[in-house]
Amino acid sequence: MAKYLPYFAEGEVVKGFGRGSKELGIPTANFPDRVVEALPKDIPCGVYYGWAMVDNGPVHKMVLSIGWNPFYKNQKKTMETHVLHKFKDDFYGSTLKVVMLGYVRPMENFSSVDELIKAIRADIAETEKQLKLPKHEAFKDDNFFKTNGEGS
Ligand code: ADP
Ligand code: RBF
Ligand code: MG
Repeated sequence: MAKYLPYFAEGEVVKGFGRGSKELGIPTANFPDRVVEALPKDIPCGVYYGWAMVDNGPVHKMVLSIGWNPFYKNQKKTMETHVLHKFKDDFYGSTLKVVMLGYVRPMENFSSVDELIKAIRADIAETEKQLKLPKHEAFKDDNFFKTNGEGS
């Protein structure tokens, strides 16, 4: 998947399926279908790390999952970003910008929520480690996070 990275995406934060990521302590900001459909057709599903920005706020670390949704009979791919920052409020409707820099692992089928949480904790640890590398840290200051989507 290295050939697809870095991958830049931008879109408004929409409602997901409310399957309780927030209750797990891992809220995920969902991108709209348009952004998911714009992904390279054969980019692997799985977990990616990189940087994220909500509206014109600070740039934070993020982990993102791309996967098929059983809820929609696996017809619907979702792209969900967990920002590694504690926000005071929800930010539905805000503009989310992300740059995906690396791949962590494929999507897995876990038999319990505990296992899923454990795996995501490990994803976050890997993300923290990877983003310290100068080649990845550099993207925090990328022009993508400084200009408006319309190129103004
Ligand atoms: P949904 O199913 O609607 O996506 P979630 O339980 O995944 O619901 O919660 C996602 C929402 O939580 C986001 O859209 C955002 O408004 C809010 N949120 C708060 N903190 C974070 C965070 N650190 N990362 C991602 N989303 C967050
Ligand atoms: N769900 C899975 O079924 N398998 C996974 O391997 C998986 N990995 C995830 C990794 C990250 C970093 C995040 C944020 C979520 C992951 N999810 C996974 C959960 C799934 O994409 C989604 O967030 C929940 O189903 C709630 O919408
Ligand atoms: Mg979500």
